[in-house]
Amino acid sequence: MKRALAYANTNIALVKYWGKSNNPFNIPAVSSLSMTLNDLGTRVTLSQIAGTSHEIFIEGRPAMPKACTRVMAYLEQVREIYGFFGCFHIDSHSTVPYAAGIASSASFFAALAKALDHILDLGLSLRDQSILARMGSGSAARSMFCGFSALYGGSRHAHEDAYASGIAAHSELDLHMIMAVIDDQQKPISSRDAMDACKKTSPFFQAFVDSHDSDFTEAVAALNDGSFATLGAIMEHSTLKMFATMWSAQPAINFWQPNSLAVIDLIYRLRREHGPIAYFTMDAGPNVKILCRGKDLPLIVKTVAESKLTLNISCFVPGLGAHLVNGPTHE
Ligand code: 2P0
Repeated sequence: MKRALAYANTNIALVKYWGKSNNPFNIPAVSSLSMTLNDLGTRVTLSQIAGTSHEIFIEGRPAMPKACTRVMAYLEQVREIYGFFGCFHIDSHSTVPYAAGIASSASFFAALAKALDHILDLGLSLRDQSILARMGSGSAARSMFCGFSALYGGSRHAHEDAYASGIAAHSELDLHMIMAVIDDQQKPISSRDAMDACKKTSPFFQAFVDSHDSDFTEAVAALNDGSFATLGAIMEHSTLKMFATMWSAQPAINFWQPNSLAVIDLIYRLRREHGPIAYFTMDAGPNVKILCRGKDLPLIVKTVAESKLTLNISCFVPGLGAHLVNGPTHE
């Protein structure tokens, strides 16, 4: 029986993916741009087993029913497309706080796709591996790449066109991401359910989609040519438009906590006092991620730490893409 071990880091979107254009294949409604983080991710061990159903373990325990159903459905979709036989035992260990809006599904499905490509001898290109990962979770496609990556989406994108690719960053940008954790408990609604609700009920959802292409194109250009302030401003704009769709959903969806806004206020204050040195983004949770350059990192970390608004603070640089880990490949 074969075994594969793979590791993937999580990623944080600089231009947000929110909503789907095609559900069976999980094609995003918009393109997105992200930074893969170093040393915050998920290690997946995938083993072929003789049983009649898949076994899914997260942190050494059987997965909860909702996660189990989602992973089983993914494996069956992969089976339909790639035609494999048999079942798998999946063992997943993560350093990402589970379901706290820090994209744990991104690193899980990226590592799983990497392991599946290996164990099934698919020999997929990195681009096709990103499609395999996207079927599990949109943001996972971006974690296949190191540094910065884009996932292409939109209503004109078919299954084979909705892939991720690496994006070059200007050599002098020296980008860092500070994660200001406000709360690491499980979120009240999953990203998937939240984005579906926004698409169905928010009058602002279509405006988010319609205004998205220019954000994406301009952010990629800013990353390429080293325009930090432009990239940061677009990131904040994309983030706030995404939350506008949540607050205007029926019923409304709110992930923010008072300290989320207080950290954002700190960032505005830092910009008033020191110029364009820090920009925020948030995901489906209350935690605030701060984009900055290496030279400004100490001041920003000190300011956030002294505010006592956070449970903890960690700092990241662009990290590796999903990769196989050495270990026994047969048992
Ligand atoms: C992103 N998020 O671009 C956006 C911003 C959260 C907010 O991608 O349904 O777990 O698995 O494709 O990737 C989180 O959603 O959603 C996400 P699925 P996913 O990072």
